[in-house]
Amino acid sequence: MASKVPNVTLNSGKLMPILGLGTWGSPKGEVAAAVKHAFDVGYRHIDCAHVYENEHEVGEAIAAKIADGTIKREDIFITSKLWNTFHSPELVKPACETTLKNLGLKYLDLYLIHWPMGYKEGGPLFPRDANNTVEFSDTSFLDTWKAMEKLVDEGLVKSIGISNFNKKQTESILANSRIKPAVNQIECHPYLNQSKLIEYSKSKGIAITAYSPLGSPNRPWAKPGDPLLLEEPRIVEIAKAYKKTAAQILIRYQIDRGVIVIPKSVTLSRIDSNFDVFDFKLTKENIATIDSFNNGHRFVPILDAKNHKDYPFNDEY
Ligand code: NAP
Ligand code: SBI
Repeated sequence: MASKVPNVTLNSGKLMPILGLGTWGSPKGEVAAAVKHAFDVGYRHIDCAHVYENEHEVGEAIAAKIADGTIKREDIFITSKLWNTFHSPELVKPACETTLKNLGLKYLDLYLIHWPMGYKEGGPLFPRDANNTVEFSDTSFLDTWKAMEKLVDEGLVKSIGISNFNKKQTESILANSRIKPAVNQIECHPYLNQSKLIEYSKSKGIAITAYSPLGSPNRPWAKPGDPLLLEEPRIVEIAKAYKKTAAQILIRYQIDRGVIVIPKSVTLSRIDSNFDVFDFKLTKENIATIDSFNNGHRFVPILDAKNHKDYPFNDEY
C-alpha cells in the first residue's frame, strides 16, 4: 500500500516521511503493538534510540510487518541515535551495530548523534559519581562526526545527522565535515518554535525534525503547574474551528512549516488520530498566530548536563 505521508528530500538524496512515530518511553510490553498498528494505519517512519531501551521490541514489530506483507524494508524509514556514552570514535561503529542487531536491520535510514555532549564511556547509559553528578567525557563531537561519516561509507546507514545541536555547534560540524548532516532533530512546538534555528538550518540544506511536538506530557520530570500544550486554550480554539483535536493542530503546524514531526503514542486510537492530519491545512494566518505563542519554554532541558562544555542550550539558538 502506498503511504499518504509526504516526504522531505534530504541533502543525501534520500526521502524521509514528514510524519513518524516517536518511541521514547514506549514500554517494552506495548511498543511492538504500537509500531505494528502504526504500520497498519500508514506510518512509514519510526523514531528510535538505543537509550530508549526498546529497540529489540521495535525490531520485532518491523520483522512481523515485513513478514505479513504490510511493509517492505525499502518502503520504511528507521531513525536511531548514538547515545552519549558512545561518542569516542572507536565506539561509534559497535554502537551502531548493536542498534542494527536490536532492530533486526541491515542498515538504518538515518543515524543521529543524540546530543552534542559525550558522557563517560564504558559503563551505564547515565554514569554518575558519588555525588550523583553525571560524569562527562571530553571527546569532541567533531571526532564523533568523522566516525559517523565512516558508517555511511561502510553502508551501515543511508544518512547521518545531529540532534540537539545549536547553531554554533552545527556551524562547527559543517566547517569540518565531508558529509553534511542531513537532519537536526530538536525540541520544537509552539512554545519553542525554533524559527531562527529552522531558518538557519534550511539555508544550509539541513532538514529539521520536531521532537516533543505535543509538549511531552508524560516526561518523567513533569511537575504540577507546568504548561500543558495540549490544553493551551488558543490551540484548542483553532482545533474546534477545524473540528480537529489539539494534537492534530500541533502536528499539522509542523507539517505546514515543512518540519518533520514524530509524535509518540502507544494508544492505538491516538496513533490513528495523530495520523489523520492529511485532509486539512492551516492558513498562513493560523501559522502566524501559533508562531506568536513562542515563549522559549523547554520541556526537555536536560539540566543534569548543564555544566558540560558542549551543553547546547545556553546560546540564544
Ligand atoms: P510528545 O510526542 O510531544 O508527547 C507524547 C505524549 O503525548 C505521550 O505521553 C502520549 O501518550 C501523549 N499523546 C500522544 N498523542 C496524543 C493525543 N492525540 N492526545 C493526547 N495525548 C497524546 O513527546 P515526546 O515523546 O517527548 O516526543 C516525541 C518523540 O520525539 C519521542 O518519543 C522520541 O522519539 C523523540 N524525542 C527525541 C529527543 C531527542 O533528544 N532527540 C528528545 C525527546 C523526544 P500515550 O503514549 O500514552 O498515548
Ligand atoms: C531517555 F531514555 C532517558 C532520559 C531522557 O532525558 C532527556 C530526553 C530523552 C532523550 O535524550 N531523548 C529522548 O527522546 N528523551 C531521554 C531518554
